[in-house]
Amino acid sequence: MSEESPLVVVQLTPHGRGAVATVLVEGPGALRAVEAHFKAKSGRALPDYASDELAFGRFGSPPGEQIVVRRRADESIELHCHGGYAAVAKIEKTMVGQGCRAVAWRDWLGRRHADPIAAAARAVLAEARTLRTAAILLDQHHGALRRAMDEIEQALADGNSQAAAALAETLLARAELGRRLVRPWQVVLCGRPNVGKSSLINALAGYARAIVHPTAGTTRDVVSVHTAVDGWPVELSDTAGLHDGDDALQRAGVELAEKKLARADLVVLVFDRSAPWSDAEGELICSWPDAVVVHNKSDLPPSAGPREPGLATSALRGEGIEALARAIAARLAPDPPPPGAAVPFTEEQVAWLRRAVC
Ligand SMILES: Nc1nc2c(ncn2[C@@H]2O[C@H](COP(=O)(O)OP(=O)(O)OP(=O)(O)O)[C@@H](O)[C@H]2O)c(=O)[nH]1
Ligand SMILES: [Mg+2]
Repeated sequence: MSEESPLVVVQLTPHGRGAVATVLVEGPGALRAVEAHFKAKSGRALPDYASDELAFGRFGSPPGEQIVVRRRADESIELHCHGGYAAVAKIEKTMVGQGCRAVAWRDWLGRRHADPIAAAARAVLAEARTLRTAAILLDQHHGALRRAMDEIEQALADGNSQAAAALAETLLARAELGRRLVRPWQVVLCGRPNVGKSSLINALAGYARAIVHPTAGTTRDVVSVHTAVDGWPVELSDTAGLHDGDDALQRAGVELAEKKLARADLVVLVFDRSAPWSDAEGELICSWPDAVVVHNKSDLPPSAGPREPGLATSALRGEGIEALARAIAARLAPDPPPPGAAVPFTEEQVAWLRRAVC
């Protein structure tokens, strides 16, 4: 096997167990290399199969792995085998013995795209957690960011640095969102004990992730759940009720909560609308002035007296939950890019745009 062999074997599906794994053999002689180890159940030779016609059979020495072969082109053959390590390893080893060079999928992608932005977008797409973020990355794969960067370069070449800077500024305004396309926002729910934080996180997540109980101080650990809020990837965290108690265990819970809150992108402050508003509640507002404020237990009679403006919810009845999700999304992504818009999604791209602004 030559280091430079243009004939490559690459696993396209993620490593690990799955129903089906896909291995691609690509390069000059791919069809012959696969044919040498494949026996179709139909008895037909692989070259007799039409392009894209599926061939079912066995691969390797008897009894062989059951696989489905798809000939995309003579130089591009897909092998679909049982998911898991053994079948893939056997195919890869056999193909390497046949002169293929084993390459990682990221390297393979990088070589396929002349444009590094398209290659990066394609690689990052595999990590997109929601359809909405995948659609934005697909736009970048299809050239949205490349075209915008070309436009900036053209403006610079024409001596129009103002136009270049304005365009770069527009893109930089989307940089934070671009970073979040694969790294979820951290949204942390906090408040006094027993106000309904765990109930709210369950309502937002759509299932009973956190323990709910009438006893104040039920949640001690930080309990997190990955979900999508209005199509944005979010890690929601439930925390212990904030209070000044002597109990060492509860104190430990509060300390964990405070650490999580310090790293939050957005804090959701939860209050009990049926309980009186006191200085302690006011202090929480002062501590997190940018928080989304929620008054939960709206199904119960409200306590009298003034209170901070906020969203009314009933986690118990599921009321106000959609409005809360919309409020969270609006705070995380206040100005979502229109379809097809250019969005920088790597630090290198952001650094390039910053240089264009100077
Ligand atoms: N009536 C009513 N009760 C609620 C609502 N949300 C939560 N509760 C009740 O309030 C109690 C406390 O709820 P939790 O969700 O455990 O509250 P928490 O803020 O997580 O409490 P700690 O973990 O102890 O800090 C439970 O008995 C819930 O059923 C609501 O919207 N309306
Ligand atoms: Mg709780």
